[in-house]
Amino acid sequence: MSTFDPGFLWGAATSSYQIEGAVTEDGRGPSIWDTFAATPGAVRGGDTGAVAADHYHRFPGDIALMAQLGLRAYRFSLAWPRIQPTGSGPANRRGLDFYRRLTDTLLDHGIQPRPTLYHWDLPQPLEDAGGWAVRDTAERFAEYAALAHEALGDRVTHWTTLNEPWCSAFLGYATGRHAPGRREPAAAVRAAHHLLLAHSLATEAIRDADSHVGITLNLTHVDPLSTAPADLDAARRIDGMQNRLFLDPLLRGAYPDDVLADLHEVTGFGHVHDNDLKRIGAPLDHLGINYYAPMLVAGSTTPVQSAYVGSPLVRVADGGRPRTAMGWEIDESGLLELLLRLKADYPAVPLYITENGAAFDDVVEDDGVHDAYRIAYLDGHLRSCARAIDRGVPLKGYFVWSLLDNFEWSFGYGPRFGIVHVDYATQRRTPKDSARWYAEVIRRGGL
Ligand code: IFM
Repeated sequence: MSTFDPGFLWGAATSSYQIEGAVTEDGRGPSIWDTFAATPGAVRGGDTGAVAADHYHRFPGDIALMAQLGLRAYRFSLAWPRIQPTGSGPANRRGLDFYRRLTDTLLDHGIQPRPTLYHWDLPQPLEDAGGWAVRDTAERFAEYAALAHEALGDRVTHWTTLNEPWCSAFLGYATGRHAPGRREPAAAVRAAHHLLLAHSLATEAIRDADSHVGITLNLTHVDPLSTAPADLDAARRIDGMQNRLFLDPLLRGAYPDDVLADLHEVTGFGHVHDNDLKRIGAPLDHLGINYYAPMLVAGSTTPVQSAYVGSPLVRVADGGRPRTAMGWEIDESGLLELLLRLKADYPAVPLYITENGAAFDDVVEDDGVHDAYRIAYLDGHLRSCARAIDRGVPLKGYFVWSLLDNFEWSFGYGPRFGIVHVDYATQRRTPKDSARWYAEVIRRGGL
């Protein structure tokens, strides 16, 4: 049996736009995801987050369910447009009250609140003013962070600034598959920097003796298809764009030279001001890792359009492994490799797996949802976590993605990642077999 330290933090994660609904209630302003989802053809089936899992109204029941499962921590995100409906100016008291009630209810149930300040729902007026492609958005983010901290700092100790800035920058501004749906590679590179800057300014604004502040990145393990030079170069480039473009500034205070060179054709780096990298490289209290799948890549002789701007001659290869309903290959060894690599290449920082999980085509039967495939996925990845800890990786906790089935961005409500099934017509929650399995893992402190 793989056991974890008794202090290991067992949790589950969600995000505001994916579960809350209530998008016009209590003074919430529009976000880029409201606008994007209302754009014909942007989201599969025309789905939107307008109702989602109705968590805004059902959070007491959802928290009672978390307590039944024995969760020790809950990772959720604060919707910036609830707190600052236009992205600047004074706080909206009713928006803050919602998060006060949420955090109080969690604490009443002995569940540690772990908010993320930004999980992609940028107030629309800030996008209208240039979005993450402009520096001012980073300044606005720090002001918003300070308001959130002022209201919740007496009950929240662990803060995460951003979720997956890679997605915000490159899916939002390069491929246009995420809000705001722009296809401007140079803007995407600027957005990546302004997101990192936003992280650092917010950290400066909220860090005090009681606040631990970190960031969550979506990292992966990248392998080349072969040892051919083109394949090796493809792996270097994708590792650069997906991992090192964020890890190096945060943990070493510098952009990697090879990535700067790869991006040279896309844009210069005139948007980086003196001192930015020093601020971005200030110590982190924790680093969150979202891991879903490894990547196998190869050189391509013809240009491929992808989020990896500056590297068109790269294609994703087929590793021949089973896949989830998202089409992502299942390989828990990639998580172990990633954790060992972080330990080898970067200064030590407490790590959390802030997301890991899988969508499958669940079937609701009379007696529940028998998702043995999800249990196998989670079990494999948790075993990689245990092995990494045995080899000295400072991994402190694990959050399954996701607590509830939810709005999976441009895929709408089709993919189901939850360990709890949501019937969107009735909003009935049904714990899947994986939820019961996870509760047992938590109860035993291991597998
Ligand atoms: O649903 C998303 C989440 O919002 C961010 N990380 C990946 C998940 C699955 O795609």
